Amino acid sequence: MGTALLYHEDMTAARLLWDDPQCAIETPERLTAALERLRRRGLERRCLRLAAREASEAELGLVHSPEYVALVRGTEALDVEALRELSAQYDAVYFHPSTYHCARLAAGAALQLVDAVLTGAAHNGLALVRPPGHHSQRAAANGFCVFNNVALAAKHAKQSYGLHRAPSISSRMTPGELGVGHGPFLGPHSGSGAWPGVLYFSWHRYEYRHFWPFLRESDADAVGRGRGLGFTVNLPWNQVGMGNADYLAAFLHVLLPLAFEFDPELVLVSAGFDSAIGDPEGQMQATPECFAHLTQLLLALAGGRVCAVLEGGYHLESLAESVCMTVQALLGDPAPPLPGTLVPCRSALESIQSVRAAQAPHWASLQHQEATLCLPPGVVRQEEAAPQEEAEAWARPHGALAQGEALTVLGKVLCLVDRILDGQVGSGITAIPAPALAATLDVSIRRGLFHGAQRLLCVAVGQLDRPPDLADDGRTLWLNFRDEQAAALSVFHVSVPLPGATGGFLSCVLGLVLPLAYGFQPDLVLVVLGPAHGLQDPQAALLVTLLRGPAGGRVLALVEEEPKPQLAGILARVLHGEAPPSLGPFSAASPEFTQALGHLRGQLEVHWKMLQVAGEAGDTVLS
Ligand code: Q9C
Repeated sequence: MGTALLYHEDMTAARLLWDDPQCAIETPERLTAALERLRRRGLERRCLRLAAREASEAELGLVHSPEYVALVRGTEALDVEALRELSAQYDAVYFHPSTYHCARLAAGAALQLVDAVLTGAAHNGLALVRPPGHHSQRAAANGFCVFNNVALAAKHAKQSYGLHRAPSISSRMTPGELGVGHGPFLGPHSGSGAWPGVLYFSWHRYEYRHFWPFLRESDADAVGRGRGLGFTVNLPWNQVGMGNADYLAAFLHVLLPLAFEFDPELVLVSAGFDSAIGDPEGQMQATPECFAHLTQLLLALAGGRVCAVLEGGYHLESLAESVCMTVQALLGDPAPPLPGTLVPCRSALESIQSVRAAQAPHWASLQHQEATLCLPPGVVRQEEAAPQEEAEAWARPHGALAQGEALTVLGKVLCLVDRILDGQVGSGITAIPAPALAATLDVSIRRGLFHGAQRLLCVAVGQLDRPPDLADDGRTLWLNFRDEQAAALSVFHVSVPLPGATGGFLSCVLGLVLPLAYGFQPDLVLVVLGPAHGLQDPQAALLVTLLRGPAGGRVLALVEEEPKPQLAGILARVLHGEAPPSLGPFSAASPEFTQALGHLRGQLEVHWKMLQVAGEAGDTVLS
């Protein structure tokens, strides 16, 4: 088990044989640069290496017409002039005598990756392929693409594994090609919209339809038709220069709410890295670390069964780094912190607003809201402890910590806080005797600040009070899920009612907790499950999984010792990078809950820009 890496050297054989500036960027070096960097970083040898095989003609027939497959086969025998003539009949395409072989390997790699993940040979994986696939159509090459690798993978997953209703989300990480907007097979060209059982998400460079391929059906209001209504989700980027905050906001406020509601059994990613900084096609600004975060977020879906297939990406340095970040995340490593402050731009928010509005009729997780708003790896079971006198000194203000087991545990927690902040340990979890929990939390916060944390995020679930003499100086952000009204006592002190339904829980986590957490950029996250926390084990696991993102994996979980000893084990596993269990069937949040949450977001979004989901925040705040 682990991360599969699919590749075949023969896929470097095809190249452009004549002068065509439009096609010159799709080079064999794209693959060699990515692979070389994976080797240098020691990432390749941590993966399960699989040599790609060719897809059979029958398999290509899952998506492409026999005539088109025969035509591409015929290019093996053509001379350069004939290849050039044929290429000119398509938009941004070149053929080479080895194109057919390469394209069959690319498709075969995508199919093998699905096989590896669905048979359990691997948890997840990446196929490094060329030519890319997502622009190709049933009977046409397009935009460097010959066979639609990811569409073939989706069909194969449905047909060969009988995944019922949720085989895949296709999320393309690229804007430029994503730009394509859609693989026509998963996207809106397919008659009723996306295939039944497939949720298709695409973000892409669009610029109000002034960017290639200029398709009306790439816009946010193209949502699928008939039975596919709502299963095509288009997020057009109308400006270049979108960066980390914009991509993250799109995930938190569009892709993930829908994806969790959909509850897929498999996630297929059209991984186009022309969305990364430096890319000549995409012209976007996302830094490579962003792909670690996006991948990590996707791994919280489908039991972590994520299959990524390379699409675009033409800046060799940026491509190679972004591929490494993706693989690191697939391997379960903590994601490096995102550089800079995270504030989504106005154009991104306008796009997010349009797609949420267009999709709201089809998704419970988006309903009611528009009305109101308008690390180094390794978890330890800590045995090491601070010296007894030191623990006693820190325990002094608290009677509950005076002696016995509580004091012993405090010694371990103090040591763990230091080690996580020093980077010696990635994350940690400790079970705390119930009567000592609040005091241990108080001391942990102080110790973290004392030990050099600039910003400390505390997510407390259950009846826990914010330590009363903690300064409200912006160094601590206190988020408390508890059984009372939503309230922002300050921008750094927020209470949220405990959500019962899965939908309420997801809206809270994706729509409030993560945007605040990413906006705050903490050095350390304390997650505390206290008295009457009310979370089911899968909910607690998902919360902890997602909170690995904002602080480079530096999470310390403090869990009340009783009454559920198995919870600590589940949390330890997700802190190691294992996928959390599914939340189970989606149930929508109550309108009251959604309204309370919307009101709270409205109060906070002036300060916390990652909460915004609309371009004109001022107009949409609750009246
Ligand atoms: N200046 C992929 O990324 N170029 N294909 C359009 C715009 C075509 C992109 C020219 C780009 C095709 C897989």
